[in-house]
Amino acid sequence: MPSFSSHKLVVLTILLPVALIYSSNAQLTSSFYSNTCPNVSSIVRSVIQQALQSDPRIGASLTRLHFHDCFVNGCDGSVLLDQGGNITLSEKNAVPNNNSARGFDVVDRIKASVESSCPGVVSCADILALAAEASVSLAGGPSWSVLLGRRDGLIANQSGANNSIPSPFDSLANITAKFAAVGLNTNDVVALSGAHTFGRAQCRFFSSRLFNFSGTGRPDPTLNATYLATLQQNCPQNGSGTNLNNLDPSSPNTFDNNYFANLVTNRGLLQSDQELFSTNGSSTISIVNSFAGNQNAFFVAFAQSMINMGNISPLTGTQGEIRSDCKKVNGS
Ligand code: HEM
Ligand SMILES: *[C@@H]1O[C@H](CO)[C@@H](O)[C@H](O)[C@H]1NC(C)=O
Ligand SMILES: *[C@@H]1O[C@H](CO)[C@@H](O)[C@H](O)[C@H]1NC(C)=O
Ligand SMILES: *[C@@H]1O[C@H](CO)[C@@H](O)[C@H](O)[C@H]1NC(C)=O
Ligand SMILES: *[C@@H]1O[C@H](CO)[C@@H](O)[C@H](O)[C@H]1NC(C)=O
Ligand SMILES: *[C@@H]1O[C@H](CO)[C@@H](O)[C@H](O)[C@H]1NC(C)=O
Ligand SMILES: *[C@@H]1O[C@H](CO)[C@@H](O)[C@H](O)[C@H]1NC(C)=O
Ligand SMILES: *[C@@H]1O[C@H](CO)[C@@H](O)[C@H](O)[C@H]1NC(C)=O
Ligand SMILES: *[C@@H]1O[C@H](CO)[C@@H](O)[C@H](O)[C@H]1NC(C)=O
Ligand SMILES: *[C@@H]1O[C@H](CO)[C@@H](O)[C@H](O)[C@H]1NC(C)=O
Ligand SMILES: CC(=O)N[C@H]1CO[C@H](CO)[C@@H](O)[C@@H]1O
Repeated sequence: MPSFSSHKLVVLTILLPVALIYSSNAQLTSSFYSNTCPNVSSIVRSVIQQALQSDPRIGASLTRLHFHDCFVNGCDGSVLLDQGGNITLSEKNAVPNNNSARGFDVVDRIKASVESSCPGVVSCADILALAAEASVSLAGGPSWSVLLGRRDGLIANQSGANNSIPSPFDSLANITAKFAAVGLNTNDVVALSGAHTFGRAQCRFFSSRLFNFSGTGRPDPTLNATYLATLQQNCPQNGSGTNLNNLDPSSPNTFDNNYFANLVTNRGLLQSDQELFSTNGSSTISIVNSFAGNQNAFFVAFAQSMINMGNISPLTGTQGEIRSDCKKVNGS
C-alpha cells in the first residue's frame, strides 16, 4: 500500500510539470527563456537605453504599446501587425492608435537584436512586456520580474481596438468597465493610469476641456486655473490638435508619483485622469490620495498591476507562433 501510493506520487511529480508545459493554458514564468535566451532582458534594455539618447519619450511610447496590445485579444503582439495580406484591418489603424501609437521602429530594432542572439525564440508579445518594464525602470520607476512565455497571434482585431481600449473621453464608469472586461479592477485602473507620469499627449485629446467644456461656454471646472492658462497657450482654439504636451508637467520624463500629486491639485491633463480624483464619491479618490502621499505604495501597486495586465489571455504552448518579423505573420 505505501509502495503503491509513492509510485503514484513519482508518476505525478514527473508527469504533472510536463503536462503543465504542454498545456495550452500554461502559466507565464519569469524563467521562460533562462535556457534559450538568458540575456533577453539586458538586450531589450540596452536597445531602449540607446533609443532614449535621441528620444526621451520612447520609453513612454513603448509602455503604452504593451497596454494597447494586451487590451485587444490579450497580450499577443497583435498591435504590431501591419495592414496587408490576411491582415485586412490592422490595430495600428484603429482609432486609439492611428497617428498616436508610436515606437514600432524601436520594437523592430529590439527584435533584430534579440534575433541575432537567440533566433526564433522570443515572441514579439514578450518583447513588449520586457520593453515596458525596462522603460519604466530606466525612467526611475519600479523594477519587477516580467512573466514570459507569450506567443504571437495570427490576427489583428481593429474593431476590438476601437471598442476595448479606453478613450480619454470615456467616463470613469466606462473606463472601469473596459478594465473589468479584461479582468482588471479599480486598483488596476488607478495604478496603471499612473503610467501617465511620463510621455506626451496631443491637444486633440483634451482641448475640449479648455474653452467650452460640454457646451457650458467655460473651461472644465476641475482644471487648475494656472495650469489651464498654460494649456490654453499650448493648445489655442482652432490651433493644431497634434501639438504635444507633457502628461506630467512637473517631471515629464521621470517615472514617479507626481501624476497623483497633480490630480490632487487639479492638474490632470486628460479628463479621464482628473476624473479619478474629481468624481464625487468615487472609490478611486482614496487610492489617488494614498499614491500621492506614498511613492513606494504606488510603485508596488504599479508593478503588480503591470503583471496583472501582462497576464491578459496570453497565447501559450503551441498556440500562435514566434514571429520572425513583429510586423508580419510568419509566411506572409
Ligand atoms: C485609463 C485609461 C487610459 C486612457 C483613457 C488613456 C489615454 C491616453 C491618451 C489619449 C494618450 C495620448 C496619446 C496621444 O496624444 O497620441 C495616452 C498616452 C499615454 N498612455 Fe494612456 N490611457 C489610459 C491608460 C494607460 C495605461 C493603462 C497605460 C500603461 C500602463 C498608459 C500609458 C500611456 C503612456 C506611457 C502615454 C504616453 C505615450 C507617448 O508619449 O507616446 N495609458 N494615453
Ligand atoms: C547581455 O546583453 C548585454 C546588452 O546587449 C551585453 O552588454 C552583455 O554583454 C550580454 N551578456 C552576455 C552574457 O551575453
Ligand atoms: C489614419 O490616419 C490617416 C491620416 O494620417 C488617415 O488618412 C486615415 O484615414 C486614418 N485611418 C483610419 C482607419 O481612420
Ligand atoms: C474603427 O473606427 C473607425 C472610426 O470610427 C472606423 O472608420 C473603422 O471602420 C472602425 N473599424 C472597424 C473594424 O470597425
Ligand atoms: C475582437 O475584440 C472583441 C472585443 O472588443 C471580441 O469580442 C471579439 O471576439 C474579437 N474578435 C476576434 C476575431 O478575435
Ligand atoms: C459652447 O458650445 C455650445 C454647444 O456646442 C454652443 O451652443 C455655445 O455657443 C458655445 N459657447 C461659446 C462661448 O462658444
Ligand atoms: C475658431 O474658428 C471658428 C470658425 O472657424 C470661429 O468662429 C472662431 O472665432 C475661431 N476662434 C478663434 C479663437 O480663433
Ligand atoms: C493649482 O496648481 C498650483 C501649482 O501649479 C498649486 O499650487 C495650487 O494649489 C493648485 N490649485 C488647486 C485649486 O488645486
Ligand atoms: C462634486 O461636489 C462638489 C461639492 O461637494 C460640487 O461643487 C461639484 O460640482 C461636484 N462635482 C460634480 C462633477 O458633480
Ligand atoms: C491567409 O489566409 C488563408 C485563408 O484562410 C490561409 O490559407 C493562409 O495560410 C493565410 N496566410 C498566412 C500567412 O497565414
Ligand atoms: C458603465 C458603462 O459602461 N457606461 C456606459 C459606457 O458607454 C456606453 C455608450 O458608449 C453606455 O451605453 C454605457 O452605459
